[in-house]
Amino acid sequence: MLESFYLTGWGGFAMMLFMLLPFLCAFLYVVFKKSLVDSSPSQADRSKYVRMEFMWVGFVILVFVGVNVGSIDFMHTVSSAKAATNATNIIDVDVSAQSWSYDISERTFEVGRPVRFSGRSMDTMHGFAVYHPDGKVLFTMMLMPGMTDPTSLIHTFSEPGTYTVRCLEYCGVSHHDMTDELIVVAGNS
Ligand SMILES: [Cu+2]
Repeated sequence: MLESFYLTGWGGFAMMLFMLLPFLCAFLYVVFKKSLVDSSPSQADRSKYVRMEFMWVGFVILVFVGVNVGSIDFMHTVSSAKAATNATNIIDVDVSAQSWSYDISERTFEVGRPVRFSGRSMDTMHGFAVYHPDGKVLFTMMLMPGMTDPTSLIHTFSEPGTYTVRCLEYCGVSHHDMTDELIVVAGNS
């Protein structure tokens, strides 16, 4: 039921507000105490708070690193690549970006068949973002010039349609025109 809420982007906005609420409360509390209750300089002994500050910073670092590391496998690009690791039917596609177009070795794919996009940039920084026909970004790769290995990503398309490719790294005056299309058709199996 909540899926449509989260998929619109409002979910992320609501979550951000929710996480900021404690800070807003602390801010209002401090303003209230120091302006209305007691506006004189604080007499608190700072040394008493040093230990608590270290524990707080340590806790924040632990949570930050823990949540990031723990959620890696839930990222769509990672789970999609893991699911396809043992697949023998991966299609390899070479993407080469040059201001302001793409050279893509294959543009038509089948639903359910994993595709490994390997991208390179021939001149400057470019992006390779694939949009679902309904306008949502499915994934994006950053293509950097001068790399020995290509940037690669495995994606399995689950719906047929015309997918738009856009560059999401600003690369010059015609950056907005740097687009392409991929066609996904229903699979045979
Ligand atoms: Cu660009």
